[in-house]
Amino acid sequence: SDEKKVKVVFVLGGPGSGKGTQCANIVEHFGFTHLSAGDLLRAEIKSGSENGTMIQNMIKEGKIVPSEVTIKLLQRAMQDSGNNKFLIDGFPRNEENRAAFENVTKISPEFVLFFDCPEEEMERRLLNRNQGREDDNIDTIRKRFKVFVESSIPVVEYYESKGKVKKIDAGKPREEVFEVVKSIFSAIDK
Ligand code: UP5
Ligand code: MG
Repeated sequence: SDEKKVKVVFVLGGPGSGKGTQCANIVEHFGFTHLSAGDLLRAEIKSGSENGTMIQNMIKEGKIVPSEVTIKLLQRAMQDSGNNKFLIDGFPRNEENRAAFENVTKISPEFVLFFDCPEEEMERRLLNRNQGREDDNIDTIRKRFKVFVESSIPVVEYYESKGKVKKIDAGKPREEVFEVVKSIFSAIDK
């Protein structure tokens, strides 16, 4: 079936660890389509959808949006892309996201890229980002860190137990991080 040919890499890491930045690099070199779950949710708010206000409130509080909503957006974006190789950035964020995605799509990831970055560095990056994100204020940033540790790290641990995690030191400069990322994707591209 078509589904069997679909390749998914989950890109996980704390808020500000550099997921979006490195995904843009990967797209340029390796022909993946980048789907940021957070970007899709923010676009859904802007579109004036009936879920918009709920999503906006959850993002402001650093909470995880119900998986039905996120999975629907991801599935639609995958279909619309015409591609079969996806970087799914910032999802799954908790065990329920993970199980629901696998049940609904029957897709399991080729591997999981995990950007491991010290919290002080992530905080510095987010406070300097200046792109008008409503969740880039110190109160929300602290909530995002807490949710990451409590809910998202267990997802990384789950995939670690399956031998699927490629952990990257993401506290380094962009170019150095990409050298490591590139070596991982070059190895699987053969
Ligand atoms: N930067 C990047 N790399 C750098 C480096 N090596 N050295 C120095 N600076 C570096 O980078 C952040 C900033 O750091 C940028 O200014 C960049 O230039 C610089 P970025 O690449 O944007 O990091 P990223 O990891 O993508 O950070 P982001 O803030 O997007 O991560 P989050 O996981 O917090 O945000 P996301 O958009 O995924 O989710 C936002 C919210 O949406 C969540 O809190 C949640 O409420 C909701 N959400 C869900 O509910 N469900 C989902 O499935 C997804 C999101
Ligand atoms: Mg991002």
